[in-house]
Amino acid sequence: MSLDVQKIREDFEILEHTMNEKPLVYLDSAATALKPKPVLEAMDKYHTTASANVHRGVYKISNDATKMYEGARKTVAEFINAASKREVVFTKGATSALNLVAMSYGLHNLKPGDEILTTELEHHSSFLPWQNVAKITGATLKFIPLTKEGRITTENFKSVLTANTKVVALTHVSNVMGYISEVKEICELAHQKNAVVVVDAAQSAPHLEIDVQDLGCDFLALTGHKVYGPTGIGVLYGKFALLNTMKPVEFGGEMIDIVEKDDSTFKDAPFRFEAGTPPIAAAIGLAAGIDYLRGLGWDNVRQHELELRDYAIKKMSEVSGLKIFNQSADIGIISFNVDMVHPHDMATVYDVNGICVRAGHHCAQPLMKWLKQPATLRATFSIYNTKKDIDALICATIEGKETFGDVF
Ligand code: C6P
Repeated sequence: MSLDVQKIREDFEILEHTMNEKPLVYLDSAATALKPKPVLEAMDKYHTTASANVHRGVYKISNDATKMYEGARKTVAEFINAASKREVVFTKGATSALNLVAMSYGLHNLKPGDEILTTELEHHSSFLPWQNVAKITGATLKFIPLTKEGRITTENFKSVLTANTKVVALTHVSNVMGYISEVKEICELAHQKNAVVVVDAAQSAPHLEIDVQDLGCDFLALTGHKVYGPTGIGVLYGKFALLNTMKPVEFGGEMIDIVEKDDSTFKDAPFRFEAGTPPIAAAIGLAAGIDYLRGLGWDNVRQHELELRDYAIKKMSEVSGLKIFNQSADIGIISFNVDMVHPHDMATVYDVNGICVRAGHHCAQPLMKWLKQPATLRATFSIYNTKKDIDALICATIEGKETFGDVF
């Protein structure tokens, strides 16, 4: 069975809109995915039927809200195959999940001489928290060399892994190159040295079935708005035995056990990491996004995205002067530039044609340096995209080449 894309498109009302008087062509789902009706309805249902705080009220609608919020945690636990929902911490997004690990685990467990392994492929949210930890603790930040294509491989990982490696921070899927990293094999090797592995799954979660137990990672971060949920919600998965030894980084309501004037104790994970009123509606929306995605069937989602990727690579390769930086992308992310045309100029041509494509460094400046590009264009394909969207991209690219290419 394949995806019924026309039916899917009906669930995304925004696709009926125009942008600059042109039909909207949304090719920026790696930045944020569009939201289907069931997500909006689930959040609306919470607001209209149980709009109360969670874990606090003894009255019915507060209990209802708690059930919905904790139900969302269960949905996330199932989505990533966590051993228990106690391993699922709700955060503001992938960024705050990755910072949480660095601030709570990293700052308290690393010292001079210890090594943190990461890569030039990382999004800043996966890289900067560890750069900061290295500066504060005196640990050394080391880079796993990328292959010629720009991939993270087990072989290259082995070349930098030592007895001093304490943390490995790496992306599951790169937001620029769309490569899938060999996470499972890397986890196995890292664990032989007693290092913990932190996986940034912000870009893999919308495209691949994630099984944290099979991957064997210690921590994994994802963000709600890329899996068709709302903004303002993310997830930190952590093995309970680790999470429950870690110190909170934010303090406040509902994360405490006993508060005394001179000292306090805190709840078990995940609650010790969820100080204050959590993003209740957003968590409920995230669960609805996950249900929507899972309802489509992973094989169908993958098959559709790969078809679009192949079609786009074929069509783009026919445009002279268009250089693709990741010909062998594993998912529907294509990074490219057009000779003599600045990516931002090209992006404005896309804009007037109703096409949303990201241009810039994609919050991955070390990778831009590695690619020897100040910036790239990036088109990403999702469940609601069609070959017609790609044709529109190609047409606008040719228009942009004619408009700007001649200037030089
Ligand atoms: N990447 C992109 O256009 P937040 O912002 O916390 O929801 O997600 C951060 C993040 C972490 N890791 C990876 C691999 C990501 O791609 C992102 C977000 C968007 O590529 C916005 S910069």
